[in-house]
Amino acid sequence: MAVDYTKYLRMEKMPLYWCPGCGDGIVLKCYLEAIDELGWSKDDCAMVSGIGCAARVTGYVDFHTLHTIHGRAVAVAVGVKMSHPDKHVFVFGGDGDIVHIGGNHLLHACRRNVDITVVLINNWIYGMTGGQHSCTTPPGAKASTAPRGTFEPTIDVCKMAIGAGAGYVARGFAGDPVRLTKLIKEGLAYKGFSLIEVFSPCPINFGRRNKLGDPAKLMDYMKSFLVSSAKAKKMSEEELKGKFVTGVLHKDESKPELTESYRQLVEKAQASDEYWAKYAKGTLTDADKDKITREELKGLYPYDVETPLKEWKKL
Ligand SMILES: Cc1ncc(C[n+]2csc(CCOP(=O)(O)OP(=O)(O)O)c2C)c(N)n1
Ligand code: SF4
Repeated sequence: MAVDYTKYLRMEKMPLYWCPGCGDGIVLKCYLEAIDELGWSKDDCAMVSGIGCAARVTGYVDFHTLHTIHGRAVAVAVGVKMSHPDKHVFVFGGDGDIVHIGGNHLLHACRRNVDITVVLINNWIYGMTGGQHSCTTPPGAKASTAPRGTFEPTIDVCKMAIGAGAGYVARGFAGDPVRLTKLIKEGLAYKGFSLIEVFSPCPINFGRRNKLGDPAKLMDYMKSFLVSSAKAKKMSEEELKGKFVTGVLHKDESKPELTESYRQLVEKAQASDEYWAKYAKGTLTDADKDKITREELKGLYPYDVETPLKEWKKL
């Protein structure tokens, strides 16, 4: 059945800010389709964004939303998830916002494997502010800050995220919305940190300056950099130079997730505190001892553990 997108949108905020031919609307559509297929209620969803064209999405979706500051969306989202582990927490934003300015937060969210999903719209440029080059602008491409073409090397965001410890990493393309919806859905359902990087056109501030033609031609140009993971397996390292592989690039179901590890720690710490409080009062029962192992007690007692343990051994 066709998805009723309007139920997920703040229709009073229409029309959208995005230019004709911008990929942001396609990515939003794929994302809402994925949410609809998962059957999540709006009240269980929280979306955080920073600043930029892509980040404007928090004005349009009818979830709990936070439109925060440039580069800090991932840090805010981690805070939301830690305080509301029962909510589905997502970040939407551009390459400038999430990788170039907010890269440090991205790295640490990957490392912690905290259960949030980042949809990174990589349009190779700072779109909102007129087309300054970012850390993903292809070498040689023109930008307002690189009128003769940028000469800096780029970051492969997915490789960086895998290296930093992210549990689920995928790359999709706004020109292939069916596959993109599947990648986003899998990332949303993954229990841990998921990053979906989406190659998506900015015809105004990237395409026009680089004389790449209309939005459809820009899509074709972006596509020429992409190779599916199935095809990539048959290609040599030399052939893959300058290409970006699409599909699920990494998925690790065995990695501990941060809010769950934290919940377990709190539970054990409470049992330990209760144990020692009762120990001090002399009211410890066998049932209390069964709640926590001796090794856990040793690890969690924050002070001088040896004295009480010596006493305990005598019990
Ligand atoms: C601290 C700070 N620095 C700079 C800006 C100006 N600024 C607003 S949006 C933006 C670029 C966003 O680019 P990107 O994240 O790639 O998103 P896009 O607009 O391309 O979707 C910049 C530099 C700001 N708002 N705050
Ligand atoms: S400037 Fe580029 S990224 Fe921003 S809305 Fe227009 S086409 Fe999209």
